[in-house]
Amino acid sequence: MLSSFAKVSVIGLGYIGLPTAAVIASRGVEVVGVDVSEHAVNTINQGKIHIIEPDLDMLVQAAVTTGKLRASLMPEPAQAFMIAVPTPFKDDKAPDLSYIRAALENIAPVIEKGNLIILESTSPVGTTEQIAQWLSELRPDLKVPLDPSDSAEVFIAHCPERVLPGRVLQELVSNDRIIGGITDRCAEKAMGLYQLFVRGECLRTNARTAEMAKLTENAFRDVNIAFANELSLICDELKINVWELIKLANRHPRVNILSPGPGVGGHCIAVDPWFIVDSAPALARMIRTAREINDGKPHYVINKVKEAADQFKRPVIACLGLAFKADIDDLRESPALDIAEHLINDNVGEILLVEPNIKALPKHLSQHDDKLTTLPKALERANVLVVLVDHRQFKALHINDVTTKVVIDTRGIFG
Ligand code: SAJ
Repeated sequence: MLSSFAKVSVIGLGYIGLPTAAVIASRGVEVVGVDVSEHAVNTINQGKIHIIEPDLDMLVQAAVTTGKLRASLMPEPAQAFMIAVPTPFKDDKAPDLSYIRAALENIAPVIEKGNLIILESTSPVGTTEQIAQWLSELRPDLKVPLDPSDSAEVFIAHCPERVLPGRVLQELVSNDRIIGGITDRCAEKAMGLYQLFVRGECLRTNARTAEMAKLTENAFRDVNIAFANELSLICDELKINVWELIKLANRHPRVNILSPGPGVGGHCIAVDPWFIVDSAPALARMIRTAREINDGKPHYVINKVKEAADQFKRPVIACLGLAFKADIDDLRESPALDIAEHLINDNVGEILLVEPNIKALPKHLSQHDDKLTTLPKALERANVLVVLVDHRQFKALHINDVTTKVVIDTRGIFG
């Protein structure tokens, strides 16, 4: 392939790294994925996947079979390194950059002059510059793009991932990308890599703006969901159907209210706004409040379920859905799981769990695996139904199927 990127290494083979690696490999580039998990590495090398994402299995299988993609526990030389590792927050909501630091320490010995390092992980403002600083300490023999004369021998850029779980393969190719170089030359080099597989526009900026752009996108969404969630509380109090209200208000040409829910989950929207709050605590007032509103919603739902359960001598409560959103298997930071866990621990009644996308509960809840059941069985037994996720199987229900039950519908599937 006539490109300066004959071989690309992707560090972190999770929900972002693996699809990215497979898509680049499908363009004929040799890709080596590096991960610390032996299970992930072995699974991928058999042409299989360890996560759920539509069509990813076929793409990985094809890429492994043609020899373009392989996984390894050990880093090896490449022209470009793309870091796609988690950036969680610590107990005090400050960002935890330890995975990024560990990834960099891992690849530092194999980095050569002319290499490009891309940070894809969502990161607080200043992290890409921090990578350059760390690299200059780990590899004092290499000139990093920090000095103003820009005589750098390696190139470093932030190109935040923006794909929606469940639509990753389409969005990886079709979304516009923000390419934030520490210097212009870094951005230029990174543009070359993304233009290999992105059909959307690649928009060039500096690393700090790219970092803030990603955080802003998710904070925008969080603030708007918080508005919907706050409306749902107000409507409950005023005895108004919030779903009908939003449908009506959204008929205004300039109004587009999002949907209330049991809270905001996933590893992005519920996390990233805190990075902005941490960087500018006195200024980020609305962003912080939105986080608090969304984080408070599960407690509100739990209290509603407790009130409903109180009407029954032997309440049997079916929680419909545990994933953080519809039609995926991802239970990370899921408000639905959080609510179910609280209901179990608070002995609110007999709890049934329905999650069509998983076979077993996460390890810390495995003693409750016997509570997992099917939708028909839950409908047969429960007197309280709590709709926590709008999975397609639940949306197929009709209100007439549940007339004998108390329904707490946090997703508005019954309108
Ligand atoms: N949610 C609501 N009401 C809504 C929309 C969403 O309660 O109207 C809830 C969902 O149920 C879920 C959470 O918010 O619990 C987040 O779901 P989502 O589908 O809005 O977003 P994610 O977390 O799957 O992916 C987001 C996307 N960001 C934006 O849409 C701005 C995605 O493009 C990012 O790549 C991803 O975060 C990320 O990795 O940062």
